[in-house]
Amino acid sequence: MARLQAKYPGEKEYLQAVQEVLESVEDVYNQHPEFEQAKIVERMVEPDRIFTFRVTWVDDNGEVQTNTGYRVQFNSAIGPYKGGLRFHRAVTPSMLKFLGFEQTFKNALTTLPMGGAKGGSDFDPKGKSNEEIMRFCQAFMMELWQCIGPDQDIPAGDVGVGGREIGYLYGMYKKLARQYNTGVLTGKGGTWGGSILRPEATGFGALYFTQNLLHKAGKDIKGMKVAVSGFGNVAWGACIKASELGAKVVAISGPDGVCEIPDGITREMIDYMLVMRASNRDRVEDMATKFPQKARFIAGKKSWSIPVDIALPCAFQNELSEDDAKELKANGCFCCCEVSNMGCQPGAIHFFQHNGILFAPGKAVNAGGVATSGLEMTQNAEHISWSGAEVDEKLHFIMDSIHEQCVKYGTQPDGSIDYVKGANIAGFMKVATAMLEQGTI
Ligand code: 2IT
Repeated sequence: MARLQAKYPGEKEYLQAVQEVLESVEDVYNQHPEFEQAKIVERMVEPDRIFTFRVTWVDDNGEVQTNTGYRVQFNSAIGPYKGGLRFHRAVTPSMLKFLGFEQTFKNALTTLPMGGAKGGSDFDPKGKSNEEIMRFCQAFMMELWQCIGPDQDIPAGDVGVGGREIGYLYGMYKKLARQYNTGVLTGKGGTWGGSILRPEATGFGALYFTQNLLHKAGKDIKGMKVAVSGFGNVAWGACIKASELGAKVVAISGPDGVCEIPDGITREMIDYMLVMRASNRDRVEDMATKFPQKARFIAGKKSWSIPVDIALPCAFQNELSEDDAKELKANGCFCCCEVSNMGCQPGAIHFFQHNGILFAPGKAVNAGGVATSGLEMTQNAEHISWSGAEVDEKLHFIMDSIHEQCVKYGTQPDGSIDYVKGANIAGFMKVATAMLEQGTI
């Protein structure tokens, strides 16, 4: 860590993600001198390569705009590079390195053969028109297409990149590559190679995992009050499945504040989340404006200020602080399943783990998204599409398996389960073993 801190000063998110994994795997690493000899950790923390490129496009006023695009190809030990694209004003190499690093272990947990990658741009979708989004996606792909391919590197969505953006990206890829290679991107539309349930998969998978964790603890999600953060694709899928399983989602949030929904979110409100996302306004207050009888907007507050049983961070890294964790506990919360990537700050995780609150990390909880991307790749390679029931069954099976891996590697001498250790050790062992077997490259 000291060496990395000196080499990459200021890469806060990247150093945070690496620190968490290294702390978790320290004991097993020291039991494997062959890992040490092959310098597995030193190699694993460095991305295989990073592409950086300028993206120039023209806005609706005819003004030329310049952004920076990236693709971090982190690790290909167990399969081709795989991971989403994030369009957000705060995107930096540090953010994409942390996400690519996490993705490597997450993808290993899915049981599918996928390496880790992440990419994106500091382009800010907020307030942009549909035409501006299209022109940006096309300009971005003019550079990216050279770096990707169905057996090489397969991007998908992440924050700021959903079905619409994947459509524009794919259209441009096809024009440049002159091949109808659907397997080059996942999260596509249903009529042109997309998998049924991919949009729902991250949220659905997170709830399947949460169900397993609660069962293991002798509890049931039925009747529980749930706080979700954000209102994007991941929050949307989580709200659908949580409601379906009989829980009550009483909070969603945005950068502007929280919407408290005392009687629980309705299907109509969940559908409206899609309208809010497509508007690019980035305001959760719009929900309370549309449903004034059901939702109450509280400016400047987070979902963690609402009394609940279960917290599901679904928005952005470090969105839940130690103070938030304390407030959740004081209000009776007993479980936090991290759905966003690194959604909880280290102090919050430490507080949960030392105060009897069940906690599971994003790389296990949210892996259903990329797992279903893996299922989309399989369908594309076979030129077929599966039914929703078939995809859901496979997703459920994968989430069960991820939970089992966490239990296998995370069960402590006192019988409790450390899901952070479990997920990190399971992912690490798979990637480290593959790297060792493939020699010094
Ligand atoms: O963080 C993630 O796992 C994603 N954004 C999904 C990546 C993917 O390739 O589906």
